[in-house]
This record gives sequence, C-alpha cells and structure tokens, in this order.
Amino acid sequence: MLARTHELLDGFDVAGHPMTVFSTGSDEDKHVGDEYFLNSGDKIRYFLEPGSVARATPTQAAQLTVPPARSVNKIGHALGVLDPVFRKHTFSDKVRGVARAIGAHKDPRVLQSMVICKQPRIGGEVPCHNDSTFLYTDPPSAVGAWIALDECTPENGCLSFLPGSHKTARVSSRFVRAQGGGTEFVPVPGVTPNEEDWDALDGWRQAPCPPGTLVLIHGSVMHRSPPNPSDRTRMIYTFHMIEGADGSVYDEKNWLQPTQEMPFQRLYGDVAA
Ligand SMILES: O=C(O)CCC(=O)C(=O)O
Repeated sequence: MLARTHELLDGFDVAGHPMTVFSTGSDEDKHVGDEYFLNSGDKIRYFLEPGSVARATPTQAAQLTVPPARSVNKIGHALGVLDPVFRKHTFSDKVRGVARAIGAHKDPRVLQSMVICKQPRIGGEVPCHNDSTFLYTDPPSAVGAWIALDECTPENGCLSFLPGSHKTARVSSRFVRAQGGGTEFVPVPGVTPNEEDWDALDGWRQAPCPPGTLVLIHGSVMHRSPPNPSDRTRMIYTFHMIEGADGSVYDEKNWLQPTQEMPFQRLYGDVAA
C-alpha cells in the first residue's frame, strides 16, 4: 500500500485541480472546492496541504510551493473500493476476520477510505474529534480501521487518544452538508453535549506504532494528531465501517453520501477483484 501510495502521488497531476479555489476565496470558486470535496465519496481525489499552496495574488494564480507529490494532505474518499491495491487489503480475509472478531456490526459497510500523508514539515494537524460525528448513524456505529504505512512516532505526528472517552463522549453533533453549500456542524436532536473541553483534559496518550500496525478506532473515542515538523512522512491508510443492517440509519444530511453508482460496499459481500 505504501508503494501504491507513492505511485499515486507521483502520478498526481495538478492541472485542473481546484487548488486555485482554496486560494482565491471567491464564492464561485469556493463552490467548486466544496463540490470537489463533497462529491469525493465515490472517487479518488487529492486534497492539498494548506502549507503547500501559495495563494493567488492579483497578478499570479495560486501555485504549489513544493513538488506535487509532496503537496497532498490526503487521497480519498473511495480509495479502498476503486484502487485495486487498497481494495485487495480492505476486503481481505484478514480484515474481514478482524471485523467478525470485534463483532461491532452485523453487516459492516465500508466508507470514507483514504490515505493521509502527513507530509514532512508541512503535514497539518488533525484536530481532536470522534468519527461518529463525521459518519453519523442512528444509533452511532462508526469504527475506523487505521493502518500505519510508515513508522508513526511523536516526531512525525502519531495518533493520540483520550482513553475511556468513548464511554462518556456523547455524539451530540454531526458534520453535514450545509443548505447554502459547504459543510457545517449541527446538533443531534435530543443529545445533550458534553461539557468537557476534551483537548484540554489530562490523560491523553500517544500511540506510536510501526508500519503495518492496524489500529481500530471506536466511533466515540476522542483522538487527534499533531503537525509533522520532522523530515519524514507519516503515511497511513484508513477506512471506516458502519452498521448496514436494518435498524441502523445513515444520516441523509451527512457530508458523505452514497451514490447510485457506488452504494456503501458490504465488507462481507462480493467485491469485484
Ligand atoms: O491519521 C491521523 O492523523 C488522523 C486519523 C483520524 O483521525 C481518523 O482516521 O479518524
């Protein structure tokens, strides 16, 4: 998967990428940027590190300040379905066996699969969050499968977790498509938000790990990762699972929506090789 990631990055062609939209900030261009993000659930798209783009000026278009292969923050969000290498690993007997062993879902569906690059020196932070906020189901059911492709250390931005937070954090808001375009957080009706400032609490623990490690992330656990100021990449591959069996509702407001061409794939179903 690491070799394939480098192939994808080396093949990344910035021509036609809506990079400019993130820089000019005009409403029309922002709309193009939103479209690029919101319709990425059934595609392989490249999202840039803010630190890799020099903003447009009146006399010059936005441009990359680093080579294209170094500019990418993440590649998603249907990598595990559309790319043969990532698909092979996502729908492997090994992964299916792990999903059966943890028994979180009767009929797990795979969604939001991506590589996060955390590029040397410019790799940005992933702020404190839990995954069910982003992939909201009623009841909450998200589980992340996160696989280190590089050595992940405190120096290059390994994950940190707040142990036990999955038992107390309520999924009280969800990340949805905003009516006027773009995205926003809205409250989950009937769920009282926690009062904690999770980020500021004591007890956060870093989770360094060697390449090849699979980390299973409970949909309610608070986690985060800092920027990568080091000279080494911190590549990881992650996909998420939700309950697809009757009784679980995937929220129609969620930022990521299944499409007719690509419904969320069944982990235990047949996937074309
Ligand atoms: O890899 C990271 O730094 C963050 C990943 C993450 O937060 C997630 O997969 O939910």
